[in-house]
Amino acid sequence: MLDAFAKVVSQADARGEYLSGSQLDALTAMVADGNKRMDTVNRITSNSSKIVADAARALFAEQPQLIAPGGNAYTSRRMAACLRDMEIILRYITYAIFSGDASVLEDRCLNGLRETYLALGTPGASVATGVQKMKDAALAIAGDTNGITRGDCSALMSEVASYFDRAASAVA
Ligand code: PEB
Repeated sequence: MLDAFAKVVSQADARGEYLSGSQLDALTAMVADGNKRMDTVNRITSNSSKIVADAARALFAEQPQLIAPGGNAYTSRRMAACLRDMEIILRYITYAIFSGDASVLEDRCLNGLRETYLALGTPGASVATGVQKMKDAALAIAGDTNGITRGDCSALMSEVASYFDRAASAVA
């Protein structure tokens, strides 16, 4: 598991090189903008139940066959497993946002997830749709500029989006 700093160090170490000026600049910028990152994680984390519940509701409204008899989220046991999965994925995404690196998300959540869903008969494409719906909700909450000092969060928001996209394409 790497963060943005450890990633750069391990890449430089593999080549036996010092950190480059551009690497240092990029990490300096990350530190300078650190409060935005923490606020984003805090907003997503403290709204996680709403993000998961709203995304699941929207997914089931769009794909009602999932909750009809024979559907993969039919029975409360499977519904619970589905909501739990979405929550797990969202939690790992917040870790990736916090550390500025996708490795924790990749290694501990996405690695082998497609195969797991194949084995379970869970439609990966539907999980991916659920993840995309969480992305929209999370970006709306994290990027809400009401009542705060406005700043440029565009780079951070596209980074956040990229972790959701990664999770969605890992299972689609
Ligand atoms: C991944 N999900 C399920 C299982 C596992 C995971 C390992 C099998 C064991 C169990 O049921 O608990 N676990 C999960 C995960 C990590 C992990 C992400 C990462 C670290 O350890 N069903 C749907 C929707 C979708 C869904 C499309 C969006 O119709 C999910 C939610 N996952 C779902 C369901 C099951 C499941 C299990 C319904 C139960 C399937 C079954 O038992 O038939």
